[in-house]
Amino acid sequence: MGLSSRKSKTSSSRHNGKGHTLEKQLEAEPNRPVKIKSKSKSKMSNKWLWIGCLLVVLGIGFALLGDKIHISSVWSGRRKYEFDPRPVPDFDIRRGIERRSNLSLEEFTELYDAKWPVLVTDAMQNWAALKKWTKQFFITNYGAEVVSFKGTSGKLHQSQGLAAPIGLFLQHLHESAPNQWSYADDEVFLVRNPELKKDIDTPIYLKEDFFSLLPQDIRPWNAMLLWGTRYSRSTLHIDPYNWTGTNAVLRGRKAWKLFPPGQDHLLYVPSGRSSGFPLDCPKYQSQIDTFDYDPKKFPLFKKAKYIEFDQLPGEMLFIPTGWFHQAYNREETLAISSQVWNTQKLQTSYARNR
Ligand SMILES: O=C(O)CCC(=O)C(=O)O
Repeated sequence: MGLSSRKSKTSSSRHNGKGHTLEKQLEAEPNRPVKIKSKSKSKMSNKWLWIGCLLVVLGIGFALLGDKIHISSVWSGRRKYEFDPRPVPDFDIRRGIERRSNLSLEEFTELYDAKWPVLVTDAMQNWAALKKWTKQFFITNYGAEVVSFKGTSGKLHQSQGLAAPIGLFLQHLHESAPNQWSYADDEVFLVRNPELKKDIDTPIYLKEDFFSLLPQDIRPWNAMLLWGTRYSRSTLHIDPYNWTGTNAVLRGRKAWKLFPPGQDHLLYVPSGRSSGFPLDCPKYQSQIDTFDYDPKKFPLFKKAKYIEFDQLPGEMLFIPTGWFHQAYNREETLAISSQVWNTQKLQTSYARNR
């Protein structure tokens, strides 16, 4: 080892107070290499060890304090469900409703499923029901079958649950006024008359459905018959279990208002109510009728942001999980609603609750 290199080592070792001794040794025996004890080196290692420990402790602290424990997958039975956490989207209602046809499953999943509502204009093309399900068809073939409906001679919140033979109900369907309407919303009509299900079909977008994993007796009925007079309407609500909902209009015209998540405080939703569904499912129902709304009673509602549009026969609406929605039948309107729980719904709910 040359002297210059020995010198430089010596000078660097001054920082740890050993330079003095080494210099003396060098002066005494200039041609003999001097071994620099590794003590200073181990001190350096210790320093990095401490810094490393500190970083680990800080990392754990931040993870815990920031409540960011991350679960990326869950096993259920022998199936593994992967979660792909994503930021909660920024809802910009200027995007409005989009009408799509030839929509691939990949595009549906990427752009809409559990994220943004969409009207698909060719999802019902093969439904025999589009032509077959006339008023006369039901009066002739199912006239005596009982249908449940709600009716009011006043406001939405004054409506009552009723039941009548569907033949009778349909014979009076043309009788309505802004404050006098009736609306069949029967979850079991198609269950009791299962041959009718052959006239409708499940589009590719709804093939994955975790409800099918539940025991039959706690699984929600699928395919609700919705047949209303002009002026009839639903409440403003989120569907039970926060499912992804669909609504397929066969006849008539439906007006919609859809509210992106995060606005419950503006929508006057009483808390602590149960939907009546099993599995402890809360009821998410607003007191507001957005189509006949009293600004004095519900002043905060004017701040709520929503998209509104009309849905026409042959169009299927997909309502994302967690969106409050209300429908209003501008004419006598026949529709079928249904629902799924799928990967996108679970991922979105998971991301929102992180
Ligand atoms: O078409 C309607 O009246 C709305 C139905 C609805 O919101 C639902 O099925 O969740």
